[in-house]
Amino acid sequence: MLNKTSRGLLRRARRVIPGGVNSPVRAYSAVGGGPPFIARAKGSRVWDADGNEFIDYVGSWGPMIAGHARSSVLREIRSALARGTSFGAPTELEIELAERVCAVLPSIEKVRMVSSGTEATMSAIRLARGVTGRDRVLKFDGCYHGHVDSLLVGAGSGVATLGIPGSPGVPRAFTRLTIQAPYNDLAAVRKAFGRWGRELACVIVEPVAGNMGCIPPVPGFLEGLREECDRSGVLLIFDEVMTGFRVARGGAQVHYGVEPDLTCLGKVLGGGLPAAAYGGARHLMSEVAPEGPVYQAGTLSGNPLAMAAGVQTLRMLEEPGVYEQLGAASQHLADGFLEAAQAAGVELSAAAVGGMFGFFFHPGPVENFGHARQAHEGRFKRFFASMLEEGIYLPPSPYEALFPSLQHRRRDLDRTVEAAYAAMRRAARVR
Ligand code: KE4
Repeated sequence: MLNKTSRGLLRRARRVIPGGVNSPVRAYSAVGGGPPFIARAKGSRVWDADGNEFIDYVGSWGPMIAGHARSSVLREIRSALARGTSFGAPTELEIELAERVCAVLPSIEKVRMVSSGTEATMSAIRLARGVTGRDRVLKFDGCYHGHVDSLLVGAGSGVATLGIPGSPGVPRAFTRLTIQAPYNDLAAVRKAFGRWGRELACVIVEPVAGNMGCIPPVPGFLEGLREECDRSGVLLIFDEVMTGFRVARGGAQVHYGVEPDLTCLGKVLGGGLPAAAYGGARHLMSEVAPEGPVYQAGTLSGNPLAMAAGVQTLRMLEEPGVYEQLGAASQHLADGFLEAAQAAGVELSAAAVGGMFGFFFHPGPVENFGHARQAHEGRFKRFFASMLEEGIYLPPSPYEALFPSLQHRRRDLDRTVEAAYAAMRRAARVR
């Protein structure tokens, strides 16, 4: 009899899948214990293989903004399914999703669908290099843009440093052209531009950092990047794989009023199926093959099932009030966690931007990766474990963001804050 509990499934998975998971963060390495294997999900809830029910704030790391297994999304997927799953040929649904992207993101006139955020950022960087004829790229410590070789650089230190490989298998030659600077540090950016400006093809940035916890841009940071790029003919790439359709209908670029040259999208775009994209002004995107010489391709790009899920998800996000609802949910939870921490005598800082939020066991301010790494990891682990026991499913790492959905009702939020009070008391006992 196969052991169908999460524990048994993990033992079986580890025999045939590295770490038993298909993406490292799912292994619970940062928090200990084995991950719940999820059996099903609906609305704001997920259920694991042992039948435990959780209120979900991972949301598949962002895509499930409308909630899990929404009947209208499933209906559209089923309808597409009946016509076949993949053709490797253009379809009308790809046009509809592309038109919806162009309608809500003012900086995008043309967009190319790909299958993952990694593909989107890798392709946007290749396009920037192709268009500018330059090779160097500037990124920020703690920002994650997928597992692109040239962006898998070790956390930088100090001002602006040349990238060093952050993973075995990434040749030094691949990271030598990558420059790192601390997030929110315009002085470091200006220093990097002073030294490498004319060699820089692009700056790539998460306009709200969501891969070192949730860290918003300090006032003037994004505007400063825009100015520096304009001054040196460098393309500004907003990696909105996480923030796109999440912090506002038009993403962070509309929320903050700063227009990038290229935008990367993913997660919400596919509504839970594999879809991502990169896009920008017509004169840039017309350089992409087959219209232009910059090559990029993909067998399953624009997959009809993913397009169907994405179109229906974006339709649901056009409803009036959805972003007020998502923003209110994030703020309610961030405030609740802060109040619970104060009641327990625990130092905590928190930030919420639209439909995403995060917290640090740190007095604040937390404006960059260096600050984030000073947070109290032991307290995070204890808090995480307590919340999981209370039926609250948080991202299993202090360097992630939390995502409410349109299906998180007031009773879910209140239950979550109530659990946070107990969890903060337990975290307070960790010195
Ligand atoms: P994917 O290749 O995983 O679809 O997207 C990479 C990516 C690019 N840009 C940003 C801003 C991202 O957040 C991501 C992926 N995010 C992580 C969670 N922080 C995905 C979860 C995982 O790696 O399993």
